Amino acid sequence: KSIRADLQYAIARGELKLHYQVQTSALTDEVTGYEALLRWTHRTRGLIPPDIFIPIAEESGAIVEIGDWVLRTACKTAVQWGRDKIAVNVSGVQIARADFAESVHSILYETGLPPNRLELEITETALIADKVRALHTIRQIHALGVSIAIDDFGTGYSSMQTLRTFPFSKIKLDRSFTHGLDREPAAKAILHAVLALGKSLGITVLAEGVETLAQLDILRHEGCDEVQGYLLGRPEPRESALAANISVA
Ligand code: G
Ligand code: G
Ligand code: MN
Ligand code: NA
Repeated sequence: KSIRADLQYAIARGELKLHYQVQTSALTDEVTGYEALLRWTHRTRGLIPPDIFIPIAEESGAIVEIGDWVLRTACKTAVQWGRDKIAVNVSGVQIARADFAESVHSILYETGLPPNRLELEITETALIADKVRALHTIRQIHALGVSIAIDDFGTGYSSMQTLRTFPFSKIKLDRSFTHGLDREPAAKAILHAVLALGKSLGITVLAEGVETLAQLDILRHEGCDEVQGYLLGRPEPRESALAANISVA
């Protein structure tokens, strides 16, 4: 299909762009980092959401070049900001490549971003295809000083085994749990359990998709570490995210 064909030229045509969404400390509102989120403006179709084109890019292999572009662009932006962590989503297809840790290393070197300011977000689903290799690669990346977050936590199928094996420093609790917080006792009970798990494993817990003050209140009350969502800030282009960053400095 033409989306698939056009994806290979999207970088060269300058159609890809990153937006950045703020992550904050739940208690103090302090900025802890920004998540880079990819946007593609197709010259005729307009904005195509990542939910649509990422799976196509994974299938065609274009995700490798796109993923490198995302990582390089996000790292460069973070260097210009001069502070805060940058979180970058990584596909299972990238992790499955034998040279992935090496590309992360070169991009850090090339952009000059200190490894401890980079965090890679990985979903459980991205880790299951070849667990042995994924673990090897993630250990190499972790050894560089880059931190690893488990994304959409709670929606995969072997969360506990994954937590036990991989060197995660952050759990990103899937937004479906956050959305249930003010209505469903089960969502709150799960939050409670995940926070206890995070605390005993020494892993930071971030709640995704925070949209209301009622949700934020519950998260604060339960002792959640970090929050992200429309209430705190929408994903936005670098210029506006930078302005927000300066205003809190
Ligand atoms: O917020 P948004 O609609 O942009 O994201 C939709 C989905 O696309 C999310 O699951 C998000 O993790 C994924 N996504 C966004 N940007 C990237 C990216 O740069 N790389 C990969 N692999 N996934 C991304
Ligand atoms: O899978 P991942 O967590 O990377 O997905 C990030 C996605 O969540 C992006 O598509 C982003 O636009 C979206 N997002 C960020 N904050 C909110 C929010 O508060 N509510 C909803 N519904 N989506 C959000
Ligand atoms: Mn993410
Ligand atoms: Na993601």
